[in-house]
Amino acid sequence: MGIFKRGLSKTRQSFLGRLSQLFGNTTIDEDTWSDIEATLIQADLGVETTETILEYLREAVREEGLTRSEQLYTVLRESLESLLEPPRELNINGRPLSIILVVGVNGSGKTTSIAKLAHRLKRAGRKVMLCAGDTFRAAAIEQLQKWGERIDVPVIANKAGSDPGAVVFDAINAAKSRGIDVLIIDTAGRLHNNYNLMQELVKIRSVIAKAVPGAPHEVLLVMDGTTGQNALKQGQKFAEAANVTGLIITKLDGTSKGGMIFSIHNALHVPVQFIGLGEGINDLVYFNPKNFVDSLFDDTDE
Ligand SMILES: Nc1nc2c(ncn2[C@@H]2O[C@H](COP(=O)(O)OP(=O)(O)O)[C@@H](O)[C@H]2O)c(=O)[nH]1
Ligand SMILES: [Mg+2]
Repeated sequence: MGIFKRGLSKTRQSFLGRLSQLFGNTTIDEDTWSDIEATLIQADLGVETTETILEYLREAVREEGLTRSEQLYTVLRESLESLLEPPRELNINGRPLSIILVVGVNGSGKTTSIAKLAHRLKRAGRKVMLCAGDTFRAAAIEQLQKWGERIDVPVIANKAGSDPGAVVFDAINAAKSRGIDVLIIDTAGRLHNNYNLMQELVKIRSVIAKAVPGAPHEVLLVMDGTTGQNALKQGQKFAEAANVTGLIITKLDGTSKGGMIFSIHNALHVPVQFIGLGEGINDLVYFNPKNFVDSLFDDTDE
């Protein structure tokens, strides 16, 4: 079984379990529509996305003259796939230095995802450096340093409580002088004061843009996939304040709420670049809409 399929098994069990019961050998009638609607909403697709899918299905029924509910199965897969866009190549080939800023609320999986991404880029032959821009807690700095040691990637850090703009500035200088290709910047994500958090991100962005014109080249928003629809509002705030270019949806291995990917994509209009399917260093994979939808439906065991 591939990592995609294994990682998404909880979502598949709940989502598919309910959906497949809907597509029996029956005539399409009002019950079919209300069952599909209820199931998609329960599967965390959200009201708006569910409406979009229902409209797609109804159109197919009209245009192709479908009458049996089992005929809707393929159309549903098609419509789910059409809601997602494939990830872009990351924009990290700039010279002399490319900068990835990583944002998101506390506990969403930023630091872990940064380590996974750094490992991935290093394996691809890039010279990577990390910056401990979450200066709020000492533990956050140590966590990044530990990952840096494990994957053998340098980490630039400052004392807890220091100005995040200053450590970002230092890291950019260090990266330039050491010929680094990609600098990945961790940030704080405390929620108790949204205004300050967003202001801090704006400040960090301006430090980055002054030091390297055109940077940050990527702003990746990390979202906890287990929070389902609740993640949406937070995501929108970050997307507004930080000019997010891509999403990382984490912890999909531990949740049945994988359907939230559809509504997040629909609400933020930002591509999902990676998904997190575990705590290990290799458990961050490029998002692939077709594989994603396939693994939601495919309940064979290989
Ligand atoms: N199961 C699982 N756990 C994850 C994943 N990504 C992160 N975590 C865990 O989530 C917790 C918070 O992650 P962390 O990177 O510290 O979040 P941060 O506060 O945003 O930096 C840690 O225990 C991670 O191991 C994932 O894809 N799957
Ligand atoms: Mg962290």
